[in-house]
Amino acid sequence: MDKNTQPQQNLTFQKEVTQGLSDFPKHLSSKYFYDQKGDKLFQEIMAMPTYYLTGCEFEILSSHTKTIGELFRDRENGLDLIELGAGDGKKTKVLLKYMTENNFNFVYKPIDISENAVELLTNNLATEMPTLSVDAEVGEYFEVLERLKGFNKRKKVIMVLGSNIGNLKHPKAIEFLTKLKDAMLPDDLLFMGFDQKKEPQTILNAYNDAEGITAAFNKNILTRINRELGGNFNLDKFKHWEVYDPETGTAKSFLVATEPMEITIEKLKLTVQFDQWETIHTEISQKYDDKIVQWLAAESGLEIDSSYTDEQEFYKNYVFRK
Ligand code: AVJ
Repeated sequence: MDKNTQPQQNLTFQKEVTQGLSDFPKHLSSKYFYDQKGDKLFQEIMAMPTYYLTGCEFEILSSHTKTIGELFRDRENGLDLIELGAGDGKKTKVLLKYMTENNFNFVYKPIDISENAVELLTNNLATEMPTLSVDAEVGEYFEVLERLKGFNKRKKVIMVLGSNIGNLKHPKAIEFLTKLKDAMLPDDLLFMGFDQKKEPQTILNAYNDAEGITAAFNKNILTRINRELGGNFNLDKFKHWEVYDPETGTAKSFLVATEPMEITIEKLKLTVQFDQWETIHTEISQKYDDKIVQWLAAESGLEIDSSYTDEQEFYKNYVFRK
């Protein structure tokens, strides 16, 4: 595990918080949801019935294990299975089990922005799948992409599950996909999950649970600013708010100030004013259909090889080649 990136990550956090809270309208990046507490909240989210994404993708991987697994089949010198945003690896384990049971010669390289998640996953795999070769790393997508080019000695499969790409607006998604393509050779595959457009209420409900788990997850970014940067946000004075635009397929999360406030963040020497009902935009969770995915692929120089969906067609996993 590479921990040398930590000081740089703290600096980036400081810079992005300063920028985001000084801009109008205010914004903070959802990539900062994930620390020990955020990871735990996200695991709770994945277990909620209203957050259908995880169950749908699990269903897809479970019902097409052999077909997908055989697409991943290693060559004579083996295979690198690289997963960006691996999280707790619950869904990936379905494929990992198939691959180990069917004598694939491969190394599993999970990469995640959360140091905590990477540590837990590494320990968990060491006990649950002791024969599996695991080489985990901490890092964020765009930074890790540079390192991917070093893996060009044998076939590689790059996986991005969970509709994690949905946190990127289309131009950023194209930039990301293009970089993935640049890191790929003709025999390599990209395997990616895309949550699909559907009944708008179903989507809204996935990000708006009554227990307030999603709200706590969203507010965890304020908790981190308080703890790591000496901020004095009062979490009770912010309301989690979700909107879904069925035209664009974009779900957006906000934290809304319920009264006027002045917040200070010691480590940034920053004072931030909030008017009543002023917003901090924290996350987008983009929803897709085949046309959008085809367009993203074409813009990025990728081709769709095949795709797999669940019974309700709520979610789709696509296989791309360059
Ligand atoms: C992990 C980015 C795919 O956007 O659906 C869940 C994160 N945010 N509930 C998503 C999330 C609120 C999730 N992704």
